Amino acid sequence: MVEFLGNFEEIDESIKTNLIRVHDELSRVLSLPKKIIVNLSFVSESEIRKLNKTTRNIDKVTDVLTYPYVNLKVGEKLKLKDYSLEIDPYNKMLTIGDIYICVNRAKEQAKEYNHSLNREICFLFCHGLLHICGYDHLVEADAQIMEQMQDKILQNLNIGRETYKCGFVTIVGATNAGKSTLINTLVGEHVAIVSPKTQTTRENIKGIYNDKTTQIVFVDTPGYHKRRTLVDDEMEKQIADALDDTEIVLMLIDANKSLVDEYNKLIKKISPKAIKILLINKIDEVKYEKIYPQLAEISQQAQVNEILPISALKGKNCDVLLEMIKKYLPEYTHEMRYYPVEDYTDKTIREMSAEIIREKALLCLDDEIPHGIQVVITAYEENRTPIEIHADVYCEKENHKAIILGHGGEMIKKISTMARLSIEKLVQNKVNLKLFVKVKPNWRNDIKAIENFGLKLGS
Ligand SMILES: Nc1nc2c(ncn2[C@@H]2O[C@H](COP(=O)(O)OP(=O)(O)OP(=O)(O)O)[C@@H](O)[C@H]2O)c(=O)[nH]1
Ligand SMILES: [Mg+2]
Repeated sequence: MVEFLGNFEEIDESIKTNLIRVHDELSRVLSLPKKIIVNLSFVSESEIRKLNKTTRNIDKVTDVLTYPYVNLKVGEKLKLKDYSLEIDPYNKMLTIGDIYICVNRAKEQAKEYNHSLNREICFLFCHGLLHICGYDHLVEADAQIMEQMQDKILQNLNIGRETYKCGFVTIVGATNAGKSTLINTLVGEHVAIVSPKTQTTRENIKGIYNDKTTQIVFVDTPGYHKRRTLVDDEMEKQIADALDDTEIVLMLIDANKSLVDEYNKLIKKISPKAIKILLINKIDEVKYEKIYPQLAEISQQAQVNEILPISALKGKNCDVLLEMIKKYLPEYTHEMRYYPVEDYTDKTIREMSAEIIREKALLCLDDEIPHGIQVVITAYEENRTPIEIHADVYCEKENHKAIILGHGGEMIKKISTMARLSIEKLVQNKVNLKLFVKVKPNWRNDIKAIENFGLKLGS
């Protein structure tokens, strides 16, 4: 049993309950006899300094001090009969040692390691009890054994060390496979624009998933497609950049396509070392009978860690995917985040507004025009209501400009209204949006123009 001594006003009942659980679990694991007592005292900094000075000749405040009354080696069973003279004749109990815990020190350490005082005190008590039972950490090999035992006991009681997962996950696939839809579903925000047209995403976009113990930085990349312009070349460089620096790769394949062919094209681009999760997307559109034989064929040859059918649009299996990703992410014993917990993207509101305008243009316009469209925000006054936003919408030909403007300016009005409503949702404020359509012939092969348009391609 645990005999609580000294001043423990600051120690609430739940901590005491856990300390008794630690004692009982440790006794079970080490097969200690039932009739033992351990004295536990909570002391101030000056008291523990004094104890250190008088008993160890060290002038220091430490977190825990232990004084064993028994002489045990690791693995040796404690037998009451070996200590018959020390057994209390009244209650027949053997006191095995004293443990002193410095509460203030425990508080500081709890803060430092970002866990509760409850968990820190249980850890110190478990550590002290193991010392009494012969465990030590003076040499590396012993320290490892002691640490393993500590982790085991605390984990059995669910008061183990909190672990944190954090890392980069890059989504790649052919254009239109649904990469941007997937990042939006996983992050729960509209970070990347989506359209039924190909080559919608031009630059890598980060979407950040956060929960209490995890941060996943998803990177949405431009889709693989035939290269025709300088912009296309630069888009492939962006994908390569993202792949260079990632823990996990999500390989996305549209279930409507030939899975084996798509897989073979994709796997060549990815380093053999990366963790790979193959995702068959849009399963809401395809019958399982159609994809099963192909999946069977792929799984025989696939050099991937996991295969999962999903629907990014409907969210099907996206929760399974998140858990799968967490399994493979690097683990930390301290809180680890690359971005502040409230961030969900690396893009500014201004950049997102430009993308929203492009998204609506892609949705409204015919296939031939979209790839040549670029949007540049020229004015963004956010300190007034409504927020004033001006943007130039560039295209490559005069006849495209006429189509974008539409009959009597109807098309640009439609794009502008749709974009305004989306931006208002994003900024949670009224917006006055003015769009100006301009022509810049062949800009996708003009490096200067690409730079002036603010595309961070190739950087
Ligand atoms: N039915 C269905 N449609 C989907 C699904 N995921 C994406 N889509 C649609 O597929 C189209 C392309 O989606 P995007 O997310 O823009 O595709 P992407 O891979 O980012 O395309 P790029 O940026 O051009 O490389 C859009 O019309 C989406 O609505 C899905 O799970 N089911
Ligand atoms: Mg995209």
